[in-house]
Amino acid sequence: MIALVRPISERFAEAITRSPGPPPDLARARAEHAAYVAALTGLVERVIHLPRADDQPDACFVEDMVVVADGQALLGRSGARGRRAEQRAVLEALPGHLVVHALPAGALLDGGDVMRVADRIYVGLSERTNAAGFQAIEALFGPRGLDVRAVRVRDALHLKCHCSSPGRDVVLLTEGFLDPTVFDGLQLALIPPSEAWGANVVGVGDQVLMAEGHPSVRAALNAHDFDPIPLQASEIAKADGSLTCLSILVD
Ligand code: CIR
Repeated sequence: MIALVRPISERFAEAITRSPGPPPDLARARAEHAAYVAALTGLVERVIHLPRADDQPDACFVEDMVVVADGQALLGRSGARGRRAEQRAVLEALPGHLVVHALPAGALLDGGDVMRVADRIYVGLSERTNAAGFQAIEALFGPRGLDVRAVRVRDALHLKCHCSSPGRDVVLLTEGFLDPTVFDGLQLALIPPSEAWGANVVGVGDQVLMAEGHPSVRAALNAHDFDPIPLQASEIAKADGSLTCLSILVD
């Protein structure tokens, strides 16, 4: 497994946010990011560090720029126009074995709306991802044997804001966030809304990075025989970021 990460911009306090309250503190956000990268470095074979982009406040959220699965890389096109310039450095850093695809005109797609679980890919229809974005995922991965399903996202930026898969066929889902029947046949762990932000985790094998302070998430991970690695992510969250957003994982 290879991970791509990008440092926190000098202008991180200007990152797009729907969260009320004070902007993130740059030094603390950088400390959180450094701990995240250190933890990930211990789990993957190689970490590719993209150059810092001080003119791009959201550049650390590399996940949104591309969807990678089964040797394919589909470049996204964010519904947030101001973030599109972040993609060039991501494209240049992608490992050479990936086959790179572009979206058709009119399609919008943020990686934060795409969740792979077992042989399925869920695509959130959100402010950032439209039906044409979903159709592009379906056209690319459907013929490769993956079951691609669309889910409507309300009251959140992205699909993975309040749900994610730590690995295998397990899904952490915040209660009330989505219709749970779309996850038929998978192992669903319901997380209370008070811990919604914690339902976004990053799994590598049985090790799972999680945001600290979410006891139900930790208990669900333990119950499914994963090893939680808690990390502080409260400043990242002030920019509407969670753990998956901070890396691109490539098999
Ligand atoms: C944004 O609004 O685009 C960023 N401030 C947060 C992006 C978070 N990305 C993600 O959940 N994949």
